[in-house]
Amino acid sequence: MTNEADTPKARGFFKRLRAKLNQGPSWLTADLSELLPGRKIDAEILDELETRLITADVGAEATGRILEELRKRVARKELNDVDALLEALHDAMFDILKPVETPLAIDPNIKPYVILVVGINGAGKTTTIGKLAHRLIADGHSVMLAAGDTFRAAAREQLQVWAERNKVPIIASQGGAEPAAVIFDGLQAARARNIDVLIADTAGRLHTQTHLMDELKKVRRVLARLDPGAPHEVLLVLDGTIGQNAVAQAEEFNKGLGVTGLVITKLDGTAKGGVVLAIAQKLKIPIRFVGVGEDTQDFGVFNASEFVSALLKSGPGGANA
Ligand SMILES: Nc1nc2c(ncn2[C@@H]2O[C@H](COP(=O)(O)OP(=O)(O)OP(=O)(O)O)[C@@H](O)[C@H]2O)c(=O)[nH]1
Ligand SMILES: [Mg+2]
Repeated sequence: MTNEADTPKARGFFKRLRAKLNQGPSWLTADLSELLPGRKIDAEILDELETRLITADVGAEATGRILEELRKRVARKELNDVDALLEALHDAMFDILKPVETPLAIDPNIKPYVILVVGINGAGKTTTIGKLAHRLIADGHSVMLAAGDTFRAAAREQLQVWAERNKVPIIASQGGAEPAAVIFDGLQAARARNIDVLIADTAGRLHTQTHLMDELKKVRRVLARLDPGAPHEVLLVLDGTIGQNAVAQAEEFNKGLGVTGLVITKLDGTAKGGVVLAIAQKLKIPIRFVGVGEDTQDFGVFNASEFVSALLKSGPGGANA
């Protein structure tokens, strides 16, 4: 899945990202030019920008870093008009996001490659698994799903629907089994069937629920009996609409479990999207994918440059589309 920025699929997703991230004028740049005509970039304008960044969930740390860079450049008299300011803003945001632009790479020497999907209730885990399976199959991998959310019967059925839609096998228990047991069975079955990638769903849990975090640690321990390297990816799914809470969640999941990759969903459900910058600045964990809707096409590889462009440009109908 590397080097795909120029494929038609990636270009298609960029368009969707741009349209959905800003359903209207961009929260950041909207009317900034109206605010500015003929004006020099001064402290007042930078303060306005700072307020916008903070209210758009960019977070104190990332906002501070961005403003520091802009203030330096204003002091050097490098930013003479709004275009120069926007370009500098683009660069400062890109510098924060670039280090976390590391796509998920399925190591062909590891078979099955085990992806454990975790996160709080309703973050978009099961939907992400469906979309991810779709992608991996399109990329030529064989995929199996494990229904490790044994908490709700409806969760198993929801995953089953995705398995059918993608025509991939699924391992599920009819009830009573522990998540660790189901996912262990999944790994055994995937091995026996020579499957490339096993994706395991888990029940939503709060990072503060110690017993549920222990349950995930148990999944890890049990998998390690069969393959000491498994899970090869612990993918944390974060809801992009919950602002700074997403940062706190990611920190806790990472402490408890060791998160290797992030998916940020529902970026269509927020007029902001700034939380992605807060997460990147604070956590430095690779952002593998972003989600901008419920459809399989509303899911794409995270690309720092495209993401910043999408943030700073408004979608259809926006002032600077
Ligand atoms: N708008 C939007 N909705 C999404 C996105 N991703 C997931 N959803 C929706 O969010 C809701 C919850 O998604 P699930 O995949 O069931 O979330 P989950 O984390 O598995 O939830 P639990 O298993 O209950 O913890 C569903 O209605 C999804 O369709 C997204 O990127 N954008
Ligand atoms: Mg689920």
